[in-house]
Amino acid sequence: MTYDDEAEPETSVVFSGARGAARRASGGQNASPNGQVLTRPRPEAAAVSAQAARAALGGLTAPRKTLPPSLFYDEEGCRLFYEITKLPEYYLTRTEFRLLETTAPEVTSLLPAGATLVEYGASDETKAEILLRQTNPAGEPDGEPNGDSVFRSYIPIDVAAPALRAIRDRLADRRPGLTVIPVTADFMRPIALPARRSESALMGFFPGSTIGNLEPGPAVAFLRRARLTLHPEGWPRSEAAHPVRFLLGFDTCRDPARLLPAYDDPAGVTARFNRNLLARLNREAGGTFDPDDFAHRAVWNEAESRIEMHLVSRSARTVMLAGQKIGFARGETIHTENSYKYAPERMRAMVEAAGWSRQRAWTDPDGLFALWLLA
Ligand code: AVJ
Repeated sequence: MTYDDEAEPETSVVFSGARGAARRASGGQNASPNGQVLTRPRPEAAAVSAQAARAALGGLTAPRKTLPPSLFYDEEGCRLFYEITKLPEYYLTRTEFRLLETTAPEVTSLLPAGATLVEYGASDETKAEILLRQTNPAGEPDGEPNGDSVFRSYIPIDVAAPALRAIRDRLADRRPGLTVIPVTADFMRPIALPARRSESALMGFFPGSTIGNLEPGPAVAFLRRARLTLHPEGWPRSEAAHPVRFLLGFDTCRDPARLLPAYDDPAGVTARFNRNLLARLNREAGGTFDPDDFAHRAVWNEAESRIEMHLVSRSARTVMLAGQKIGFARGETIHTENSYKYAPERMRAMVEAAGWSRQRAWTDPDGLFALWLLA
């Protein structure tokens, strides 16, 4: 494997103790009123890591203030994001679930039985499970450990080890035949997949429009790195018999009339989600922010094709963070998130620049969301 980063892969592998593992009966699914299963809040470590605190400080002392969106997802942030996914204005999550439900049989019909699913940024397994429960009608019902399911193994990758343990425990209960191999890692860094035996195919999975949070350059670098990870040394033994695929979900809606309410909802949930960043820095990094003194603002940046979220200081003030003074002018903003929305032609150029080719493409009836199968 070649990596564009000199550092060692930051990977730890926890093998699934499928039988003896503590079973958690509490992992009930969260269902929306229309029966769609939505994403679940993830547990998170208690403190901002030193590295994250440094990143926050760096962003807040730059001439144009920023905070990394990865800081959104502490326990409260995960709870608020889950609330966002249920808002009528936030169409993304439910659109993707519906699209996955309708396309999963076709996606998996293109794979041989005995495949491995590798999910990047797996905060929970609800989207993966739509794929994991698919059986291949053409495949032989041949006593595979996961019944005649297409997937025999699942490798969820995430930075949050507790979330991965919860995934493993829930799946041990629900899908005892499935081998689950959690990998605790930051998917923006090189990842070495654990050695596996006898899988028939590999499919990467990057749902949730997460790619929209990356800048376009790093997004291409991520896709290229994922391609190298999924084609390790000696693979493919034979491309026809051992295909490698990648299922990518991304948001294609570029209509501000629909996007702005999705990112600035009338109930104010997204505003609370945004301000929770400051509350979190107060709780975990010695911050003295008054979150209510910052207004939530969502902006459609047409030239960059992205929704931006900002926190706007309502007054001139000085705030402390980790022992440092940070000055705000009245009306000064902290840029907290970009959510890129890609026209299909642009995403096509990006995946091709990363070495993939588009094998199949699906979209919902309103053309809001896309699922692409890359080869
Ligand atoms: C989880 C990154 C897909 O960008 O739509 C929701 C996060 N931010 N509302 C998105 C988010 C504001 C979300 N993603």
